[in-house]
Amino acid sequence: MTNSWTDIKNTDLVIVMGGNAAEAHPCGFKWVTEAKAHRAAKLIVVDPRFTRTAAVSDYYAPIRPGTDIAWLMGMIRWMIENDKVHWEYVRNFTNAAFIVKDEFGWQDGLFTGYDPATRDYDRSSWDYVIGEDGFAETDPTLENPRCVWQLLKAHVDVYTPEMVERITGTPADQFLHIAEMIGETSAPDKTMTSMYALGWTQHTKGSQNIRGMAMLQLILGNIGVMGGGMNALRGHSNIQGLTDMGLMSNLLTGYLSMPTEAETDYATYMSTREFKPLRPNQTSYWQNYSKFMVSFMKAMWGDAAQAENDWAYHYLPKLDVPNYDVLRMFELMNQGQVNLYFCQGFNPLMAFPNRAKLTSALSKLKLLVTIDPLETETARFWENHGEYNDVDPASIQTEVLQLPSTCFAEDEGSLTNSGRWLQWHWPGVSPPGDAKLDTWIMSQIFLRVRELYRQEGGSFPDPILNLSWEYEDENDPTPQELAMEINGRALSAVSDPNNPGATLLEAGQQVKNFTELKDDGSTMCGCWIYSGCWNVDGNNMARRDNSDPSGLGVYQNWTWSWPVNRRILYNRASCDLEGRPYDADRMLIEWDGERWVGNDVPDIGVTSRPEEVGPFIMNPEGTSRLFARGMMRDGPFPTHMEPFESPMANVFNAEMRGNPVARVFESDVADLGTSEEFPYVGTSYRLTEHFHFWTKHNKVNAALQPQFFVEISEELAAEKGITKGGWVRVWNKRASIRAVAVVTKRIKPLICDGKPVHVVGVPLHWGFTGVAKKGYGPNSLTVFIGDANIETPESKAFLVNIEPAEEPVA
Ligand SMILES: Nc1nc2c(c(=O)[nH]1)N[C@H]1C(S)=C(S)[C@@H](COP(=O)(O)OP(=O)(O)OC[C@H]3O[C@@H](n4cnc5c(=O)[nH]c(N)nc54)[C@H](O)[C@@H]3O)O[C@H]1N2
Ligand SMILES: Nc1nc2c(c(=O)[nH]1)N[C@H]1C(S)=C(S)[C@@H](COP(=O)(O)OP(=O)(O)OC[C@H]3O[C@@H](n4cnc5c(=O)[nH]c(N)nc54)[C@H](O)[C@@H]3O)O[C@H]1N2
Ligand SMILES: [Mo]
Repeated sequence: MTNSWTDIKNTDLVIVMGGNAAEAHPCGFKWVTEAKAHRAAKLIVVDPRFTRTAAVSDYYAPIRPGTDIAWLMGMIRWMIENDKVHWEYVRNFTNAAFIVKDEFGWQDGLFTGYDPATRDYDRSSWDYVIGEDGFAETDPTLENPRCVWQLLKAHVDVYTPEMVERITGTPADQFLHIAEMIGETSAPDKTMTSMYALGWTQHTKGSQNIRGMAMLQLILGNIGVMGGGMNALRGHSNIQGLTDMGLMSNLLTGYLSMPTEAETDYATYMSTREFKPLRPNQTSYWQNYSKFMVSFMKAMWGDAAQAENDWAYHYLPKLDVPNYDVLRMFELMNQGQVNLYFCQGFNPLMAFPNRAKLTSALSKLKLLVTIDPLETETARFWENHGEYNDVDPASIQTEVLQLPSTCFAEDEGSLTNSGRWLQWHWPGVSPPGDAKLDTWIMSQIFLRVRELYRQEGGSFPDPILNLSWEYEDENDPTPQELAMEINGRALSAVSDPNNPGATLLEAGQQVKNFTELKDDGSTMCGCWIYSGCWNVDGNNMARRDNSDPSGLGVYQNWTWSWPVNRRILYNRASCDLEGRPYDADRMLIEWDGERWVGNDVPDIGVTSRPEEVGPFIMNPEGTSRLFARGMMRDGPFPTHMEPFESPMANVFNAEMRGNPVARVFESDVADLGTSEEFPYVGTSYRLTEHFHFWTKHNKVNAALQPQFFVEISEELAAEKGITKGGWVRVWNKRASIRAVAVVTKRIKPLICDGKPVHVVGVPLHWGFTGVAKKGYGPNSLTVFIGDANIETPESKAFLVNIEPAEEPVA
């Protein structure tokens, strides 16, 4: 989230599109209720289904799964056409004025530089014109035909309301009604918040869906202000923490990036991470990259990391492909290239696409180790369940070890919520039976592996033997010790740059925050963005002061949020060029003539002059990006792409299937079906009464939602002779499953390209372990293809067929 949960109460308009917050985030959704009750805020929901969020909305519109880009580009077009633009914001705080290279263009659904042989783009033309002074050229009048603003106008021109209706199935009159509502928030003192989750991410162009809304929000001036922002509603309680702490295969902690094979030494690695400002006076905060990176390597390897050995840079693994996401890992496993798989807190057999492929992949392992409080389907993948599942347990060699772990309610530590708040928690109960803390289990594995390296050597033992492991009990690092290591400390005395001769930090002292980190080896820090969470003031994550002096839901002293306790990112953008808040009633910060003061930690230097330094300090431009230079693999603007399995061809290019640079493996292409065989659009989602695959182990939840079902419209039921509560078979090339049919008015056929499109809704939660009835969920049916940028599987749009069926034999 750019903003926070509590800030949602400050909004004028909520759009829930690509999520279903009332059901999947019922606690957080109360802040929408607050905004409606106290500010008369309005709620818009755009979803293929009339959800429980839609039930309390002011306006609902349906949409065909996987078509949000067309909708959002159409919305941007309408804003421009109707002058619903926050001009001052667009001119000063976005890259609208930047001039783009002449070579850049778009045609037939593709940007310049596409190579079908590699299924990838040469992105060199997707860049600014750089002048002789080394700065990007701009045209503040926004009239130059090669400036971002003019290119954007041309790019969205094709997305008329009629085109939006043709692609998305949202009737043009409903689309226009929503446009009027959204357009009002272009006023400097009006704002909209975007709340989204998987309805946007789980597509092969998921990242571009989100960019589409981010661009709309920028044009309206709704980023960096109270009640605005792009608010990703995270899933598991610590999924924000997962990406922050570098659990993505292409990331280290704090969004530092993993080195690649070509970056053989530290100087080469740093050469592409210099982040020289692209405009005069800009902060370009990543210029501090080496301080965070060296401090990270010092945290990893302590004394073994020295200037002479590039801070042990050669210990870091180097990527030979862009990343090792879950899809790639299972693909390699299925090719027989993986022997051992540690599966910790993850149930991929239920959660990832194409169960048959996953089963086959797991069958090729030598050893599968699960670390989980529950017995998962993944741990029992070799069992045969369901009449359409033909696993032969006798032919499977994989040995499975299940290590029982504790769960969040039984351990101590911090969880990072969607709003970037690190909240400390304490155990509620003692772990049952043999269950052990994850940290204890991982320590045991590490200590034993290290011992083996000590005794037997190995091809490259150094990173393991030299790993810094300075805990009082090496068997059991405490959450306090780990949190302090993540915050960082001085390893030797650090002198004060502002006060010659004085000492800033004594050796061993916790750093205040990342501004004190150095790249000379005198500091260490496990995760720079978390630096400040446990400093000289102690454990800031355990703060529980719920006072809120401004009354605006800032809660500055409740727990701690990254970075540096800032609650709303890009908050500089809430003020004009003189530093005056656009909305005095929702003042975040303001310029008092000498410094920034107010209700939040300013996002730029406290004394940086408002007319000089731009709010988007992480970008070398100092501005936000309507044109995404060098960061998106599939285009600098979002362009409409169909799902890989779709009821209609791409209107711009009938030959183009899905996202042309999506994560696709050759072997999965044969498993794709067409709309002739499989005419209906499948989509998947969660229910309030269950949490993924855990709660089916609980009798109360199992009774609340006892049975796997699919949802279809009354029209489709009539067409197919399906009765309410009757059994159906749902199938495609990858699987065939049976479920009870829920026939509902909540799903209606859509008209796309002049033809009716029926949606089949498949909820997520049933499997074959636990106390609930068996059921096989959507992931027997989903496609094993992922987003081009982040590799999230396309779980929200696939094709199926459906017919009445007999009840399956148990
Ligand atoms: N009770 C409960 N709460 C949960 C969870 C749970 O299992 N149970 N899981 C948690 C986790 S890990 C996560 S990630 C979050 C997920 O939170 P959400 O993303 O809100 O949850 P989903 O039910 O997957 O909802 C996605 C919604 O998107 C709609 N949708 C599908 N395709 C499209 C599309 O192409 N465009 C648009 N506009 N909408 C589309 C679906 O109809 C559905 O209503 O929920 C979290 N909260
Ligand atoms: N078709 C389709 N597929 C989807 C989705 C969808 O909407 N549609 N949603 C996707 C999303 S967003 C998600 S997040 C995934 C969810 O997929 P998973 O994350 O695989 O599902 P969970 O059941 O939450 O599995 C987490 C496991 O962690 C265990 N666990 C809990 N606490 C601890 C702990 O402290 N330590 C350890 N070691 N284990 C613990 C639980 O017992 C559980 O078995 O599913 C994805 N798959
Ligand atoms: Mo999730």
